[in-house]
Amino acid sequence: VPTISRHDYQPYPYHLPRVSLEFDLNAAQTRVHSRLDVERVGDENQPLRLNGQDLVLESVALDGRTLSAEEYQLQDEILTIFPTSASFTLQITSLCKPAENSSLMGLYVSGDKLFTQCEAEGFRRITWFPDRPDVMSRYRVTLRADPKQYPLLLSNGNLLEEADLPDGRHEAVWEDPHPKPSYLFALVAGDFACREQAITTQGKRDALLQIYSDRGSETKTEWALDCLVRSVQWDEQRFGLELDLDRFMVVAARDFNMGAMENKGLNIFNSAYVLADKDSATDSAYRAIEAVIGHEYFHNWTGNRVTCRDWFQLSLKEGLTVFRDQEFSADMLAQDLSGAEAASARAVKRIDDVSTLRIAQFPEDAGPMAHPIRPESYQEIGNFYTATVYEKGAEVIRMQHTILGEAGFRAGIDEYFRRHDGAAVTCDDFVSAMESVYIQQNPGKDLDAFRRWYSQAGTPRVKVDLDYNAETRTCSITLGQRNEAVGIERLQSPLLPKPPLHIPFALGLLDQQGKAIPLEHDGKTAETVLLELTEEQQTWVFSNIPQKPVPSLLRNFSAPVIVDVERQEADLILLAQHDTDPFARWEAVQELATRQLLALTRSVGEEQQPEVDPRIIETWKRLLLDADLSAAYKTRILSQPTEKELLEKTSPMDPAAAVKASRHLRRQLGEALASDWLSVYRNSAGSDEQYTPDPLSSGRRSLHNLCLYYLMAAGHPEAKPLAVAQYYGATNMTDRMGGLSALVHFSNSPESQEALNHFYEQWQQDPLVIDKWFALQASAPGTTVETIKSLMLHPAFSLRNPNRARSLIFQFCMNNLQGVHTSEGYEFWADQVIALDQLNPEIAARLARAFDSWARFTATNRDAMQAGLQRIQQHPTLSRNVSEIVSKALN
Ligand code: BAL
Ligand code: ZN
Repeated sequence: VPTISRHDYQPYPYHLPRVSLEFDLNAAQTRVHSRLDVERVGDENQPLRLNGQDLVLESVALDGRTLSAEEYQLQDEILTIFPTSASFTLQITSLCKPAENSSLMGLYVSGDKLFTQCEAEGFRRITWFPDRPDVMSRYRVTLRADPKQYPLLLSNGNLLEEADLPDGRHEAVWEDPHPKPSYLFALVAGDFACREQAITTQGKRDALLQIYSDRGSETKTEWALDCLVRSVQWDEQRFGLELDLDRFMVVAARDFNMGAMENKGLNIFNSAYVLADKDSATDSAYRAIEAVIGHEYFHNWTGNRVTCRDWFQLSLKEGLTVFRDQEFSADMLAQDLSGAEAASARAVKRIDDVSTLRIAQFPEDAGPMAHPIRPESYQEIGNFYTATVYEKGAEVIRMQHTILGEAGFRAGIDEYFRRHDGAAVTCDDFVSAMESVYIQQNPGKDLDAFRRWYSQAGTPRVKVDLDYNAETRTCSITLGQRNEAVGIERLQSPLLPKPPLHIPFALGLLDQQGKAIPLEHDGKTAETVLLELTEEQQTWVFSNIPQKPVPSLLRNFSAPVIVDVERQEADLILLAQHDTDPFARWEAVQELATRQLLALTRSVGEEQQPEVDPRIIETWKRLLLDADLSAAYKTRILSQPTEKELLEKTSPMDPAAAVKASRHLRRQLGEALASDWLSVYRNSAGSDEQYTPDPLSSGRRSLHNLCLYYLMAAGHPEAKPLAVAQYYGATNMTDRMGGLSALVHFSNSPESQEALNHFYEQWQQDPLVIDKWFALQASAPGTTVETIKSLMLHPAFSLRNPNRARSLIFQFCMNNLQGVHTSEGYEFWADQVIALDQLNPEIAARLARAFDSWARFTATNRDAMQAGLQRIQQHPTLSRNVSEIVSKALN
């Protein structure tokens, strides 16, 4: 399989200003006529190369003359034409087969509808085309189909005309006024319900926002439309970016590989990120819909108006757009709040995002797939829609925001659009726009060291040393950074030291009573200072420090690094009580719990597990009863690190020990504070008033469910009856799922089975709810490979539907540590990767990554995982996607 390198980029030698596509839509076989206006921009004699995959070529005509098979070349999914003039028209007719397309890339069937997915390289499954993001064209699209089966025909841009055709079909003609790359093309055909709202933009333009969904589910699109309206307003207010279309459509699809896709003016969504009502969606589903609707809408500028020159630049649009959706969500949580309350609300979002980063991205950055946010090479670009490109990419944008400040960042964004609107550009172009502001703020400095975040993989470690001098009342803080070679870097240049990065490090100092000490820095006095670490090691000295301080480090997680510091438990306890930075406060509690958990993993073989440190229990109790903390924040700070996070910190990685230690701490916390959990549970019970997914009431529900979880973990006599009552009496899905998961996770009892049966009976018509039903069982502690295999025989299970495969198989393989880390578990995993790969390589490749970290496990686990990877590798018909993953893992 060839490897594509970033340094080999060459501009495309032709410009395609206009593309006209005509579709004769049919599930079994769709005929596509394309007409391309082509202008040469490169050297003479350059052939025109077009990509095509799984297409039947019917005819090629150059300037109206049909070419014979000798006049073009068709080889290795490339159609090569040899034009003789600088400007010409190419007409191609080809066939594709949507019903046979289980990859869900290109044009495919979902239920009785047709959808497309073109990013990254799906357009080549629709028609022959230079399928690369730097070829931008204006599209005119004609869709023809049977009106009974496909009454609605949608594509990008504006609807020019609709007509009934003499042969009984109908047609719709769409034109997109904005030049776009092929990956943003979309079409949808089928019968849909629509919910819409007319809006007027900041610049007084009228536009129509529409959400399309299966008939019958239009009752569940109110929230998505509301999120879309708020997204439009937020982008105007925070970034001055206005909707540039007359209509903006979102369509929900049941079968979808990703979360959603930002096709110009016609976003296609996984229905999980569109549909919600109080009876079927949890509070977290509501928040996820808000984030994804925001994300795709924000792409309209960051991704579509300014797009990527090549796929190595993917983080240009993804990192930036994730940062934007994170800020949107945080602003929505903090709406109507101010001061410490607003900070705490924003911190809840930050905590959730950092947890995701640590669970998904840190391991990636330490494993065989480690890559910089701008990768240097790939075999299959589909494998690089990663936590690194997205989540670490967002952190890299966030650091630029932190360094420049809100106003500086906004000035940088304005400059970025001023320079590049309408173009396909690079990550470096983005940093240069930001740098133009940085230079004004810091004459004589630049972002050279910062740019290295784009080319270095791995999570940097920052060592902190504090030295206090009581005589001079000064405190010096020394930061040192270490950037070790990871993944492929290790093979290439293991000894080469990686140069230092520009790391913004936010710091505060507390006195021994927990009061913030004002710090003088850069001519200002503040409670939090931003230290810009750009060398291997730097020291900062703070004066007027009355006593030895307790440092509050990496406030608000100002950089995606690991902090190495020696700290006493007492300091962490002080921070847990007093830190005014809500993120760092949460972090201190996590660190306390992690230390305890690691101690427990070390004593896992002993007859009796040690008692939990009473100071931890005391800290938990104070936080639980602290009247000043919001319920949402309390839920985060009182949740212990997940089994997966703990597993990452064991060395060698020992799943059995991680599971045992986690459960032990959970039970002890449950038992020791049982009466408090119970009283908070009772006080946080919901009333029967109207459900809304607002931050306050959803925070209350999350704390309520957390209390139940600890009570169940403790085996409290009242817990199970409470869970049963909560499950059956619930008036919304958050409470219902809280009750059901408490039963399923903690008691393998007749009550839990009855509730599961009841749930299925109630919700069997709702695929998204049945996904939850599968997922809950897949993650339950007693679940084994046998359980999963029998659930796969359930009539509601299908490997072809990505959401269903994710809810059962991914959930088990990736999150059920107890169930999957067995020899049968690894065998099952390998079987499923192979089976999925025959249907859907993108999805299979994601599952193939479940055991990227195999080499870091204890010997027994390691050998069995390796055997599984080898078995996959030896399979005779492996996709490029899976092949790249397993060969890197085994390297
Ligand atoms: N561009 C792929 C889906 C997303 O990140 O929005
Ligand atoms: Zn995106």
